Amino acid sequence: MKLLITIVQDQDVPALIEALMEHDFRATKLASTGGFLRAGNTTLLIGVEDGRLELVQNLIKKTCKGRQQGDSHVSVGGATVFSVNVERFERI
Ligand code: 2BA
Repeated sequence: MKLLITIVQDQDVPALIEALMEHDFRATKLASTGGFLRAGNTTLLIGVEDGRLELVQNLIKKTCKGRQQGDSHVSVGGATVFSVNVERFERI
């Protein structure tokens, strides 16, 4: 199992969560702030079985778009994804 720590722009969150739920993925949504722009973004924690990784990566690619942020002309996203091995997963 992997934990995908997935940082996305707030505008893309509804479509991504809907796509994840449609495919029975579980996710936790955290409000976060980018260190560089100091603007709000969203971090999703998504626990994924290894066999379903490609599907979730495709859903992220499909729903998260790169954009210029405000007046800064800095390009942000689609998504920043950290993939971490999960040593143990329990639902108690
Ligand atoms: P921010 O830190 O607010 O960064 C927003 C965008 O600003 C980045 O988009 C990148 O295009 C640019 N940027 C960031 N740091 C920069 C720097 N030192 N010099 C020049 N340009 C810089 P993304 O790369 O798509 O990142 C979007 C958000 O993902 C980031 O928001 C941050 O919240 C997170 N992120 C990206 N890389 C990360 C990392 N290595 N570790 C932790 N969080 C990361």
